[in-house]
Amino acid sequence: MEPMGNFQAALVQAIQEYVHTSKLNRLRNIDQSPIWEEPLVGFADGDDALFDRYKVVVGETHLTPREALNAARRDENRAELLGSEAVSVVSWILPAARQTRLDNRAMTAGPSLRWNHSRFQGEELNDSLRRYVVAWLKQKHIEAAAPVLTGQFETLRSSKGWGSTWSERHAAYAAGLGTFSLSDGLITARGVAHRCGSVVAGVHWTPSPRRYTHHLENCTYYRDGSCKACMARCPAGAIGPEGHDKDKCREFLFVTLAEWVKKPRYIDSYGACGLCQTKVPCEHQIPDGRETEAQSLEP
Ligand code: B12
Ligand code: SF4
Ligand code: SF4
Repeated sequence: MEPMGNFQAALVQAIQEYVHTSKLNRLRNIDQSPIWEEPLVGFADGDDALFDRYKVVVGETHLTPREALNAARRDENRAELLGSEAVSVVSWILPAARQTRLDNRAMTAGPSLRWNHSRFQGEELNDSLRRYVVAWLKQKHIEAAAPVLTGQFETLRSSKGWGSTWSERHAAYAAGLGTFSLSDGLITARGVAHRCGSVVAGVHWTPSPRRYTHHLENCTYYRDGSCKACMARCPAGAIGPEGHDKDKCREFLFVTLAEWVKKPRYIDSYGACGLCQTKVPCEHQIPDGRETEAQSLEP
């Protein structure tokens, strides 16, 4: 594995700096504290065979990185498609701030105020980071696009249930940032309480190492059958020994919690709950003290 080049290191620094300094990364209607802590960043080869496999595990409409760049070309009315040029992916994890996790730990029936604001205002930051990274790369004459901001992005229901044409977690998995779990959340070195994003670029980058051998490795339940803390946490009964029932979860978020988010000061959208991502052993770390690249900041 080649070491990460200076250019990649500069991009990592630019992403971290952006999250650190952007006014959008503040709970502007609560106490101005940061929404997300320092991001984790990883890279994947856009022609990694995993992206072909995603056409099976996510759905046939899931885009490869090359298709995502072509989708962006179509958005710009460019007729010619990419040839055999190198394509890479940069993916990031935005770990939820400590106070947001602590507040949500105390909840049992729906999200805390901070979790609710972090979901919606935090995604504004995530979108703006996607645009920033694309602009940063284009300024250096590298073709780039954020797949979820292209015209071909869609949230849809396939034979695999609810999904989309670009799964940010699958991009992060390919970029060595973490594995899936019983709750479906991606367990990273900074845990599962996060949001993630990515950009594809017409360039060759050194891929980050994947320090796992299968897609469920970081979850204790899939290692030794124990834990199941997320099962007990889910107020909708949407997590069982077979995994996460997306229909039950979705119904709870969009229907049951519709009243919850009408409370004073809440952002009245859908009821993103995230209880399965807080007060669980994988909340802010890989459980069981396993070796991690970036150690958690707290015990
Ligand atoms: C559709 C959607 C939903 C749906 C369905 C969720 C789902 N599991 O797909 C509903 C409405 C239920 C939902 C709920 C929530 N969501 Co949502 N949602 C999405 C969205 C838009 C698309 C997800 C997608 O395409 N999934 C594709 C399906 C097929 O993948 P999957 O089920 O996750 O993956 C399984 C298979 O691939 C399987 N698998 C089988 N074989 C193999 C082989 C290999 C090699 C691999 C890698 C995998 C694999 O393993 C996986 C786990 O079982 C993404 C944003 C995005 N563009 O990615 C956000 C996203 C997944 N949501 C997110 C969040 C935070 C939530 C909520 C916590 C709400 C909240 N904000 O509080 C809940 C919790 C859901 C949960 N427990 O996972 C985050 C998750 C980050 C994280 N921490 O993991 C995302 C990534 C948004 C973001 N930009 O950060 N969501
Ligand atoms: S709470 Fe336990 S069983 Fe659930 S995802 Fe986390 S490690 Fe796995
Ligand atoms: S987001 Fe809420 S309803 Fe959905 S699986 Fe997690 S705890 Fe259950």
